[in-house]
Amino acid sequence: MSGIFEQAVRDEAALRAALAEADISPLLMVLVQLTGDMAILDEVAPHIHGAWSFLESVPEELKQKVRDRLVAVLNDYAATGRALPPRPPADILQRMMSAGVGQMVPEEYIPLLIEEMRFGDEDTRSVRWQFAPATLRIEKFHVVVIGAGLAGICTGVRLKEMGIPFVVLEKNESVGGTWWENEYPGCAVDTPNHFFSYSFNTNPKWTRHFSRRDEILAYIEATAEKYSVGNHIRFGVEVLRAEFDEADALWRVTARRRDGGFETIEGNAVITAVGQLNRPAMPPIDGLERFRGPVFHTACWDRSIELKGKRVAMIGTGASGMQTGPSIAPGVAHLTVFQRTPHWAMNNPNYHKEVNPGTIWTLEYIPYYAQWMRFQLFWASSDGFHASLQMDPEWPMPDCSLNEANHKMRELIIDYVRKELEDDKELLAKVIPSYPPYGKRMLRDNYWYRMLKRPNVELVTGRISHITKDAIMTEDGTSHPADVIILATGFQASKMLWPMEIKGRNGRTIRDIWGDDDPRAYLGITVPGFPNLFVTYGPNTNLAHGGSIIFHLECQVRYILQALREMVEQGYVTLEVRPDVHDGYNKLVDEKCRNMVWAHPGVTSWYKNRHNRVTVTSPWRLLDYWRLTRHFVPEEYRASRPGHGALIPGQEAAAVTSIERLTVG
Ligand code: NA7
Repeated sequence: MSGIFEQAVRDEAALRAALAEADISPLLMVLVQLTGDMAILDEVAPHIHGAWSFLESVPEELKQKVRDRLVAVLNDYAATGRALPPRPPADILQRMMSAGVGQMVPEEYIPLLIEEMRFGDEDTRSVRWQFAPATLRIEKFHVVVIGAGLAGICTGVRLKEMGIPFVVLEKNESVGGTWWENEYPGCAVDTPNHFFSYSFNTNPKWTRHFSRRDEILAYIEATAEKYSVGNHIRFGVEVLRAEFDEADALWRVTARRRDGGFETIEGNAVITAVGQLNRPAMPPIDGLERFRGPVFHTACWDRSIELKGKRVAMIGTGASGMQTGPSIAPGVAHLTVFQRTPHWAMNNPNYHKEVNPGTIWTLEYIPYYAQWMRFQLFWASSDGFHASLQMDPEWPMPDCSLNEANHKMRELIIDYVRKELEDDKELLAKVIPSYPPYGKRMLRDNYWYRMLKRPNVELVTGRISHITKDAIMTEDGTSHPADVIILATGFQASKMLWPMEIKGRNGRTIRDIWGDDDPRAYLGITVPGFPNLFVTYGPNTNLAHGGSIIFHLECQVRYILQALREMVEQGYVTLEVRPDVHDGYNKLVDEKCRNMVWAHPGVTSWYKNRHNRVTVTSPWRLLDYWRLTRHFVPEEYRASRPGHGALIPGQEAAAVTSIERLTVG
């Protein structure tokens, strides 16, 4: 470690310049961690008012004091070569965290945060064998992973760590999944990037706080390469079917290769990693096929079409439209935006910012800075809004908000939008949703409102009636001429695992169980009747109150790897969630969702199916889901060994433990 300090202090001018650009809250935490000095923590803490870096008012002389002390401490570490102090105990960490984000961080979060931050070399999310691998015949166990996006790569990294043989089947020509497919202008992440990254492979070099698609794709590629997952992936292989052979306790996966040929691959277990935002939703608008110009979906961007100087019509104003519109508006002759329902969009001052060079340097060379920055962003963008998304039955304005905090947010956003629209009342009335904030996915303002003020942009809120060969017609009879139509109309999220046919026990398919759009799974991962099948980013696991989907994926992958460990170590050939455990869990999920903003009667969104059931979104706090998935509980499953019927490990009576896990931590 002294090498890092030497590197940090080699050029003191560079060090000071970097620290001057870095964020004061994580710098303060580094200083406290290296010195144990709580007095400086107490001195600075009152000037930090929130977790985002822009929410501090620390006086410059106090900042300078922190930096000077840090330079001295780093020099001392470099000179003496002494070891880093051990991770502070939980109570000190809690004090530090609370000071660092300007609010009390409850004790219950500390174990999760320690894991998420990863202070030392230990990776507590990697699953280790409990018995000696040599005795386990791991090499006879084979896993088929479907999809090489964020989930598939994470799964591959963890399978590789355990030495479990696997293949990843990917329909595209490269890794990345939805990040590979979506290359529309302005495509970017709207979760802060230093948190939207694998905990086992953080990236100090992000150039933006919210990176663009190419940088994220490069990161996914680099992860696959670094962990040698790439040579397990077969590209251009699209899975059409997976069928469970009960006699052999094997999944047979049928796939179509890019050469048009078909093949069947066998696996003891199948892990789906196909995401929810995978199959574009094409709007059933009358006449769309008659339009003479190019028509394409944001997820299938046609690079060959030059938009410059064209009259472009964009249908849809969700996350993809919000990023596409302002990115193309300056170059097109005219942009007509068709908004069916307005979305809420928040402002974040970091959204358009590049990470300054000092911060990148500090992330790389100053010990613990990356961990504290990750903590800060976790706190800023995770469970903070969860409570405000619950409906208060006493709230007097239930149509437009849910409770006091939710209403306050509504007013703050309206205030912001009003300013952005320069008090244009007509536009304001069009873009402010009637439903409560967070009802649909909360967007980040990508200069959307400024775009609407452009002379070459028109926002149409009338319903589309049909499309002619050269125009979009609205119900009021207006013709909106267009040369190109862009469909920013989202994905078929509730139709999970579609169009694959997944056949479990007794020849029943997943569609027989789920119907078209009514998926349910235990923890979003396992389904009764489908032994040895594990779903990542499955039913009710999308995050809509905050958080990073990568955090959820890591929770799921750890859980799945523990389940596979159980199979290998116990010699099970099947492992299948108990129906009562699955049903009990889903009853609870439904109850929780019913009281949350997504179920609000004034909201339609891709979070719900056509029967208004919330199928996509998780009602849990990140902390809850982390606890639920932290330990695989064998008693919640039925298992079998070769030659035996189904057996239940442990005591069935004591099995419904998942809900208890929410409170025991
Ligand atoms: P979204 O958020 O589902 O948005 C789709 C948009 O398209 C939304 O504004 C829809 O209006 C609109 N839409 C869909 N069908 C139609 C028809 N038939 N007519 C008019 N307008 C229509 O998809 P995105 O791709 O933007 O984002 C999906 C997620 O991807 C996003 O949340 C990120 O996590 C990444 P509506 O609101 O339904 O009235």
